[in-house]
Amino acid sequence: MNAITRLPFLAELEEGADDRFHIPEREGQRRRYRTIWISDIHLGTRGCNAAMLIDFLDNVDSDTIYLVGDIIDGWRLKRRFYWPASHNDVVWRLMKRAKRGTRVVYIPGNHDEMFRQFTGMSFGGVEIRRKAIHTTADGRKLLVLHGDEFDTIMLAHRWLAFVGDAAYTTLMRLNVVVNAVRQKMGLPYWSLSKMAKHKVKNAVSFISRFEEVVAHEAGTRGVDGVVCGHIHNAEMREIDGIDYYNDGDWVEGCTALVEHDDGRMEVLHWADEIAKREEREQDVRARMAA
Ligand SMILES: [Mn+2]
Repeated sequence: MNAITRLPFLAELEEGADDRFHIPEREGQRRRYRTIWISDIHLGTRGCNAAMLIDFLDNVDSDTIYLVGDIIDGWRLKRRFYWPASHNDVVWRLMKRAKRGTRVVYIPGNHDEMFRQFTGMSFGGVEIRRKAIHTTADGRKLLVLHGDEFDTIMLAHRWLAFVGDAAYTTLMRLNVVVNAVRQKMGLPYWSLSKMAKHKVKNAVSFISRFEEVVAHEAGTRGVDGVVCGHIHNAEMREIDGIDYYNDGDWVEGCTALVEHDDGRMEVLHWADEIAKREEREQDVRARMAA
């Protein structure tokens, strides 16, 4: 709990600060969605891709946003305090959204389980819940939870053990270095561990088994689908008549799940969205120069 009380945004909230942006919010038009789900941000760790998330938050808006757990990594913070200004910027952006009227629902995960004790309470308009039921525009009921609830069922923790492992941490650091070099060379963002995940057979079978377990469990609870995070693998697919959605992570995948106004769901890969935007901007510049 000590690491948590040292978080600067908590002191600023007590002071009644309005917002304390290090990187100013981008002005202008935003893409609107009915609902946005993001999770596994792991603020307080070096692996967290706060810059990409800030770009995402400054370019989208929604009626509701669900924070599906592992937003702040309390485990890591306890061992080593790490809190750059950009991580504060993410928190303030989320708080500001709640203030502007977006419904913000925060469902703590296993890395931020210290916030679970506040279940049922609201802070600055952010509702803290253990789980939620979301009704889509086309009338489907979706169970929203982090996903660590299934760790006990998933006796083989292979992928998760890997996520908490030194090898994974090294891979994440390497990911940062590789992408810094790629950016200097003008190359787009590239996910090292995404490739690794697809190469490691155990990880792949773990992921599909997790998805099946979660979908099956949702089925027994009488909902049409389920939205979770936890395994850092964005996905949307139907499993035995249940819609399974995973919003991925902001460590390396940089993905969000969104619901359009008609209930249509989509996984956004933000690195791809940035690449598309830059291409459009280049086109405009080229046309203006011609
Ligand atoms: Mn988790």
